[in-house]
Amino acid sequence: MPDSFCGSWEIISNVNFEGYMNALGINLYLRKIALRLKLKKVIEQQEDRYIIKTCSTFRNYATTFRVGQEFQEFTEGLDNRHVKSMVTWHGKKMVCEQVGEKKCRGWTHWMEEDKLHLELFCEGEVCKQVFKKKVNE
Ligand code: VL7
Repeated sequence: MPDSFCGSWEIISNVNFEGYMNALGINLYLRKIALRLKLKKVIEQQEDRYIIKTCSTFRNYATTFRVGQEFQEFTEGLDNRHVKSMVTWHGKKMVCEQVGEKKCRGWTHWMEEDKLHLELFCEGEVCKQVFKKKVNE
């Protein structure tokens, strides 16, 4: 199990965030704000429970789940939809499927060298984000 997802991470690249937000139906005004944000991830693990926090100066979003257990997710402050989510391991990749109104929606996290990678996907649009470990302030 890669414990190595745990910790605080800061974004260093963000490709096609606009396309992903468009696919989610996020309005232009919010997209413009979101595109300027320096996103941070804080990932914690307590036994079989993961907590992933996405943090910014504008809004924060958190999700808590157990791998292999379906859960109800409300994407509050993002696109505000209710989805049925499930996270599973595909080898060393942590894959979440978010079933709801939007087709082919979800995300995948994995590690490459010392970087945390994330693909956010929705209806054929893929946003690719890379995070580096945050050094203690
Ligand atoms: C990915 C947000 C844009 C609306 C506000 C922007 C506020 C900060 O799915 C995510 O993370 C997964 C994988 O790590 C775990 O939950 C969150 C953030 C993309 C989509 C929607 C723009 C308005 C962004 C919270």
